[in-house]
Amino acid sequence: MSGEGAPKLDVQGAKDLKVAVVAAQWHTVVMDGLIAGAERALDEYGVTDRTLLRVPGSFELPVAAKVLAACEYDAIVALGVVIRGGTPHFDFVCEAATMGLTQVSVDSGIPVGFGLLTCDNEQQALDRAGLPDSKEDKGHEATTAALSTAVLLRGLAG
Ligand code: DLZ
Repeated sequence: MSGEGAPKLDVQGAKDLKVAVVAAQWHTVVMDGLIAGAERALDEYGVTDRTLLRVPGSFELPVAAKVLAACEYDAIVALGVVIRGGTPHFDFVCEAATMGLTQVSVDSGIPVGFGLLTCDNEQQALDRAGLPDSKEDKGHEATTAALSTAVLLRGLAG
């Protein structure tokens, strides 16, 4: 780990992309920060064709992403927060969401920004939520990655 943080990505030409943000509902304060970060990124890159879909929990992110991927979106951003509890549930939800989102992205060829926070405690999640006191802004980061990849892939397709 170099500790240098997220790379500076080229997002030029993203403004005409059609983008869906799918967001879980658990951990409201952190989720509000992640969604605000995603919307800030979409504003910065001039994306106006955008949809926000709220699903119950992070486990539901992959199925929603799969249906959105069939609806001609150019990029999808998946946002969720899973906080470790005293049971193995955390591991199951994290693994299902991560594997499911990966599968949707690879199978569809549509970039899915990975904005799923998997944290040991609430403070770790708050630190990454893009809130005024946060150290990182993972909603913005995941959105930037998805848009940058969509622009790149569109270029390859000609
Ligand atoms: C059940 C559950 C638990 C315990 N924790 C979280 C969590 O920290 N973050 C999250 O997004 N969702 C959680 N869920 C809900 C599951 O993702 C899912 O919505 C339910 O198991 C119903 O399918």
